[in-house]
Amino acid sequence: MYINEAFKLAQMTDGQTGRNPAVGCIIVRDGAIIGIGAHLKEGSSHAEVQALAMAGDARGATLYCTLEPCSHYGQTPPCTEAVVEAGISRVVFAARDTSLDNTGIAYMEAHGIEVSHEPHDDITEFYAPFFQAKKDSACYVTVKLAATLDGKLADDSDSSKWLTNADSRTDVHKLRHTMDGVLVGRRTYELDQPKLDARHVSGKKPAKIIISRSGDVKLHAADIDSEQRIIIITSRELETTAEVIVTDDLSPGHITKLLYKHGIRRLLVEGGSSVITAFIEHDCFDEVVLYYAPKLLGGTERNRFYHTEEKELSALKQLELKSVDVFQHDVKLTYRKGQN
Ligand code: AOF
Ligand code: ZN
Repeated sequence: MYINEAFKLAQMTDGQTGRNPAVGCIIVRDGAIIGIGAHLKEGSSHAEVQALAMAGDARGATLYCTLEPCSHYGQTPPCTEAVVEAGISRVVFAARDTSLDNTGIAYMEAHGIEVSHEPHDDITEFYAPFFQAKKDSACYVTVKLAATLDGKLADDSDSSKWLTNADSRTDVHKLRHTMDGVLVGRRTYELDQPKLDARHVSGKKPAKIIISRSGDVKLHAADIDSEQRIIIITSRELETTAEVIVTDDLSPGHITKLLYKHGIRRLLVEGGSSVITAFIEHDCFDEVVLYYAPKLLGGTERNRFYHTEEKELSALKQLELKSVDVFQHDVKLTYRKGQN
């Protein structure tokens, strides 16, 4: 029960902890909650330390944490030492921190603490993007698109900007809130002038990332000296106020590695159709989120979200359906890449 409450804290702070995972912690003694903590921001104290500070005297208590307490000196000192020092008797955690060479469990046990690892499916899934990105040193990639039922992102004159309804768009902002960066191609950037932020749900502005081989990107006035991080990925040096990542290799796989080095752990790929097609075709995605508007647009192949040479059906990987959400007449389908 307490681990679920700790998980709620982690979920509520998801998207605000930068390169760190969101973590929740609850300390209980004699059936009473005496401390609550969440890791609020990269560089600030960890969930366990916050909860211990609130508890004051935590001797003999049980500490519940969504993630294994860390045993390393990073930007903050090890939680395991704080836990031992506070006299905690028992630690229950849900997910192992596979990103660190952890000796923390043995250290706590050697100090007489009973440590239990109680795996929790939803929490394992919650941390999957964090651990995968760290293991691969590449972004965890979500391709997101909003299309008509016949798969068009816009009409043939590129003019239909809003297809889905307001509730779907608010949901997109929730998705963006969990992201470190949102990526679009130059054409989409220039045509749509997208803000790519999460203003409907929070003030968060994930990095706005524009790919352009030529580098001929005309920044919109709002993006010049903006407080939002603007990154242009291009093949040549540029004079601009944006951050520039210069590379000859603009393939999706390489871009996700470069962006990871620039602090982007979770990446949302938003369009247009060429960028979406490239990421899908190179198998460079972990999840696909499709918002379908109840419209049949027709027209040409232009702006159809996935357009490639014909593929062998038997050679295609099957996606796994993760969730279905309905926003009035719009439908949101979230798939993750299957293991097959
Ligand atoms: C915990 N509790 O609340 C979090 C943990 O640079 P630092 O010191 O902030 O350490 C960051 C690493 O610590 C991060 O990569 C992850 O492995 C772990 N995060 N651990 O015990 C927490 N946020
Ligand atoms: Zn820690």
